Amino acid sequence: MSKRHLVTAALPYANGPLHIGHIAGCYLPADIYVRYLRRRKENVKFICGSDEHGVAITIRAKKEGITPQQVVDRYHGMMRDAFKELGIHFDVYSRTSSDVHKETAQAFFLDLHEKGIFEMKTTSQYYDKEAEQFLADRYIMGTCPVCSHTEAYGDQCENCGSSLSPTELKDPRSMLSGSKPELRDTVNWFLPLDKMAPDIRAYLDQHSDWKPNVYGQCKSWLDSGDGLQARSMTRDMEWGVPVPLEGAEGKVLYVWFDAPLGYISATKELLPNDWEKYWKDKDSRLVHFIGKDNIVFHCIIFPGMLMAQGDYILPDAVPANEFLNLEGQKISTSRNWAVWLHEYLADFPEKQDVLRYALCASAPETKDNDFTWKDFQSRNNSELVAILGNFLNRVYVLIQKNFEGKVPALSVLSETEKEVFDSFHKAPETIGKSIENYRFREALAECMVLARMGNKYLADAEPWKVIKTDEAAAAHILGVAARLAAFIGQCIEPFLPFTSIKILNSFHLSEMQWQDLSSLDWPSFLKEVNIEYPGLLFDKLEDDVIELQLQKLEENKVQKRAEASITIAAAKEAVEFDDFQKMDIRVATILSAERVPKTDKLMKLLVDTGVDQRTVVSGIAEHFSAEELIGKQASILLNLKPRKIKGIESQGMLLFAEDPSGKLHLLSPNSEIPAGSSIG
Ligand code: B3M
Ligand code: ZN
Repeated sequence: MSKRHLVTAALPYANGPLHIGHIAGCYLPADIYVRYLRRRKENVKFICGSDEHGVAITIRAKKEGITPQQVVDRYHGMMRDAFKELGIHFDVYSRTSSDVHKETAQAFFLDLHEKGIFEMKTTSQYYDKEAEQFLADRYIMGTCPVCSHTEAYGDQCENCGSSLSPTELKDPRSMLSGSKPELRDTVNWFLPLDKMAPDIRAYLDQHSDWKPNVYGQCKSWLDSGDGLQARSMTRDMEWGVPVPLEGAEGKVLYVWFDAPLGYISATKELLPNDWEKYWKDKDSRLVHFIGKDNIVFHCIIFPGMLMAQGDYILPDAVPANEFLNLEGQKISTSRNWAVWLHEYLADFPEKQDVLRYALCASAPETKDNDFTWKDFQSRNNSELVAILGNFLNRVYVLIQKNFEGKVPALSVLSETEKEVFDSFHKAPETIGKSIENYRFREALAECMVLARMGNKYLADAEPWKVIKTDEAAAAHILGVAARLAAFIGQCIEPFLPFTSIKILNSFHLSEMQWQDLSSLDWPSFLKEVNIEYPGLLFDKLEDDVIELQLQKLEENKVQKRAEASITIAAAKEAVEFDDFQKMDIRVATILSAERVPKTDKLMKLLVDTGVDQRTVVSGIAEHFSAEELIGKQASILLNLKPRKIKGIESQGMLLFAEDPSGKLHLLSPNSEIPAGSSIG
């Protein structure tokens, strides 16, 4: 291993709270990795902080009518506290609005400027005359040139994922005033990534061992269309680190230039006199934990900046995860579709490790993965409670009951016991290898194998029976079991630190150096001490608790939709009266309704139209139950040509109104009238 490790976790934007996607994608794996290195007594520093610049923050401030500084102050504190409460243990949690960061980022920029690295270029950028400012990145919205999504941002379309530049948008509009912006010339400082491409390629070639999702994304960036392009490192904006040059008034550093330098300034804050060793000594190793949307910035642009400067080491590993979805849908801050960390911690104050466990066990390590509350419940009930908690609790209870809570000594080990102890001795290395290869799910699963082995040992040895005839033999069995339990307490620390400390305290132990676990002396590992019973380590999560969380998700979503400004669709083109007259719209009575099998949305209805009885298929199953519909009156477009939907002929179309929350409403007469009455 290297002399020093500098491990960073992506600096989260201080424009909203943290959710489980952030934790699973980056912070939890980073924390496990660092805890493991600390246990090996490696020289490691764990760096993070809030990313407090960028357009998203200024837009939020404007929406709320407060200053950007007020926005970042609020979320910086909130994120710092939530990380701490979850046991994500940084050595420093800094922020990019700090003075030390401003100085560091400006000095770095000036250094590159003096080395003649940047190219100054004049380009046309959108300008909002009403707001009197240029519109960088997310200040501008318009129609995506790739997929025609009308809400694409200046830097990216979230619908199709294309990365864009503002001038590619069709029908651009300013996020500040809503007006149509005009193009104006402006000067910016560009990092000539095009010229640096051969060096960047050579650097990446040395790292073909990176996770395939990371390496693949970098390669496709390098190999795509025109290859690497010079990229502007400055922006015409107020909020950010000012460009430290004369004639650059009103310009700040590009957020993706300043944010990664935040890792350096945070290290400076932590080690004012020693930080350079971690960044410039060839024996130091830099590891960036990030989410997949940050890959090119950490693997291409930031290394490019560091290479251009020349004194710094380059990232040695960038173990990025994919995305975590929630209940089958993309996590979304704007749709409020998320499990917010601070809310989880408030709802489940003593269950930090349950979340750590569930998120690690289904982390999106190689592909996107799904978090569901049902899965969370079963991870808790069938794994933590039934396997790990059960083993520990049986050990505690049996020793309490039969030996007054005192750990029994070992006598002679049987062959089976020797084998079990051997397997335990081997486990720390296996777990360690998985962690070193960033395979945290696998590592955690190994820990659970130990708990399973513990349970099996007890089940086979049956101390509760043996005690009736041979107390010494039972004491020995429980002596073995107690050692297995305490050993598990040692191994789970990187993953489940809160549970680990409870177990270790119960046996009056402290954390051992990881390597020593592989050769510890079993008899002397535990003294014949009185166990401090820690209570149940995990308890069962009942269905109603989980239901409540599911309900909360739905309610949050609906509330958010209702809060969102009601966008009324623009009026359609005028039609002739004769055209309208062609439509035969009637009142119909719904006679029966049933869900179309194997579909989520479709409902098959039999309706009385006054003219006849007919079948209509309608995409409303998510909005109404069959019982709610039967007997109700509705409006029907009678003469729509029949269409086959999922093999059923639909003869006409029921009409609905959609409210701002997305819910559908039947259009019924205000009192019952004969089916077949005309609407017009
Ligand atoms: N704030 C992006 C993000 O949170 C960004 C990471 C910066 S790391 C230097 O997705
Ligand atoms: Zn698109």
